Amino acid sequence: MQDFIHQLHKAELHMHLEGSLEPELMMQLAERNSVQLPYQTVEEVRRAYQFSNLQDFLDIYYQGASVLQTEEDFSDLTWAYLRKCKAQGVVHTEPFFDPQAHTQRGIPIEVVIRGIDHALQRGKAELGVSSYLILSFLRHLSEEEAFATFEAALPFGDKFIAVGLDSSELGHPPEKFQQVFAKARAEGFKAVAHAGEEGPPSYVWGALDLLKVDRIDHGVRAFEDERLMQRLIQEQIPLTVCPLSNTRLKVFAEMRHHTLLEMLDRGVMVTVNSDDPAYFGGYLVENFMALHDALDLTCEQAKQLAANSIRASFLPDSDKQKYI
Ligand code: ES4
Ligand code: ZN
Repeated sequence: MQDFIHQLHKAELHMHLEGSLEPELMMQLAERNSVQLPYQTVEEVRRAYQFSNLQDFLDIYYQGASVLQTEEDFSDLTWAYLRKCKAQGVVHTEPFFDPQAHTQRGIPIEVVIRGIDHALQRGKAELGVSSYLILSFLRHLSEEEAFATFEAALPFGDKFIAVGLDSSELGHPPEKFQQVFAKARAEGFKAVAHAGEEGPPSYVWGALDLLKVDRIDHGVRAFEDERLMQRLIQEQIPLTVCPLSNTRLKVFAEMRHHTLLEMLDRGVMVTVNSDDPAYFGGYLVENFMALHDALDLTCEQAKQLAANSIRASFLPDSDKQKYI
């Protein structure tokens, strides 16, 4: 099964670059930049990765991201992830980055974007892995701060394709960001948003109707709302689902309770993704394998999920046809 999954042409549509920071690179960058971390060893870092919910994880994730300071750091981080893509048969990726996690610490946005973009260009040229970057707003901050971030990023508007919305979901509904999403769409950007991870189905409705997103990130709680399920199926709205993330953050108590395959069999346009692979125990192939081990994912389902990932990507139709 592992070999079968490996050789499928796959796209990854939900992965936070800061979440691909492996403990080894984290320690290396902490040393290089003289950043103090509350860990002495790689083992200690790994032991800290026990989460009971999303906020638990986010606190550790932002702390880890503090070792990223220079253009080279962002490039090294991105390059390590792209090598993983190459090793796992990921032919195209649309990763997120969280500029505000860095600008809030005084790192200029151009350092972040230039570093990431350098590695993405090299990934295409040297590894044959194509990519479109997604700029994600932190939803626990204000819409004004999102606007300021978007304005600061606009001079680099050719280096990202879409805007997204992530971080603490509960208490920060989509409508909080209605205006900045309207502005981004008017400027020609695609839009995606995390919704229905910890938040209720109403947040998925809000992301669709108010933010007018092209895809929903996570969306697993849509399963609780039959009318919403019908809409997702009818309109073939992609959900970028992250199995290992969902079990690590206790969205589902165990993988055997995950509803991804039920959604797939009901005709929802679901895809498999790794979210924060360095924190949740695996990259894309490990997420597919987790579905195989707990839910008896079949080759036919794996093939369908891989094809969905290409279809749900922002690639032009001519490129999609090469991979499906
Ligand atoms: C995230 Cl799993 C998850 N959910 C929301 N925001 C995030 N940022 C990074 N990982
Ligand atoms: Zn995510």
